[in-house]
Formats: sequence, C-alpha cells, structure tokens
Amino acid sequence: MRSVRAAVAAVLLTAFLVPVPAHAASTTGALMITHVRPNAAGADVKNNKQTNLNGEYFVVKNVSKKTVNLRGHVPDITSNTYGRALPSYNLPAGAVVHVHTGSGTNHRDAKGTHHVYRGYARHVLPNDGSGRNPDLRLKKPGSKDDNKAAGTLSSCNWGKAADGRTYAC
Ligand SMILES: [Ca+2]
Ligand SMILES: [Ca+2]
Repeated sequence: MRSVRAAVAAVLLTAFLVPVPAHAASTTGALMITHVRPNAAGADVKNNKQTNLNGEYFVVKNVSKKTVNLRGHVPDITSNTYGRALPSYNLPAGAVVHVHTGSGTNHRDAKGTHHVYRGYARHVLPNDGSGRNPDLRLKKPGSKDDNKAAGTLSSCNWGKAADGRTYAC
C-alpha cells in the first residue's frame, strides 16, 4: 500500500513539476497560434541598442485546407499596444509561419517554414507574462488592439519566459 501511495505521489509531483500548457492550442478560424518565444536569446538590450529582435517571435499555423492571407490579422499583446496588423502574405494550407518582431524580408526557408516580420525597433512580447491571461491573442482582420477578447481566433498564454526558450501555447 505504501509503495502504491508513493507511486501516486510521484506521479502527482511530476505533474506539478513538468510545465504543461493549461490547454492545448486551439482556434475558431483557419489560423492558430501554436508556439511562442517571448524572450529572445541573449540580452534584449546591449549598449543601449535593442538586439536580436527577430529572436522574439510567435508561431502561427494554417490549420485549414486552403491558402490563407495573413493580411490584416491583429496580434493583440495583452499588456501593450504593439498590435500592428500582419502583412499581406499567403500561407499555404497546413503551413507554419514564424512572426518575427523585427525587420526582414518575408520568405519561406529551405525547411519549408515561413517567416514574416512586423518591423518593430524594440522587443514587444513581455518576457514575464505572469500578470495577464492570455498574453497574446490573434484576432481576425479589422479587430481592435484593445486587449479584449472580441475578434479572437486563437490565443497564447505564458508565464516567466526563459532566455531563448520556445513555449507551446
Ligand atoms: Ca520579449
Ligand atoms: Ca494590445
């Protein structure tokens, strides 16, 4: 009996120790936020310069069977107003896109992952997202960046984000 109890206790302890998202990623539309890297690898700021802006990103998957244009979709970060709408970019059915904070040329890489760039000159995803739930909502085109739920297709929540670590939503 004692060993059974110990085993149960060990399982419970493991459940608490392993970071598991509160719920699996979901969407009410074609686009779903699946992962996020809120804290870019390395120092965010060096010598007063924002660095590795593109090391901060979130990942969106087209879960539909049709190509979807990202244009106008609003990433609403709950703690701020960096809600610039996504650029025009055709994401094929089933494809995945990394939405980077900094600048670059939107493209598909050799591994088939797509990349689009928001063009910000500073980091915008909070490294400590423990104060809000969710921390990021992807809203349909025409939605407001008002930190509210209206228009939400998919969302992601994280707590304190480790340096350079990617989290499942
Ligand atoms: Ca960040
Ligand atoms: Ca916002």
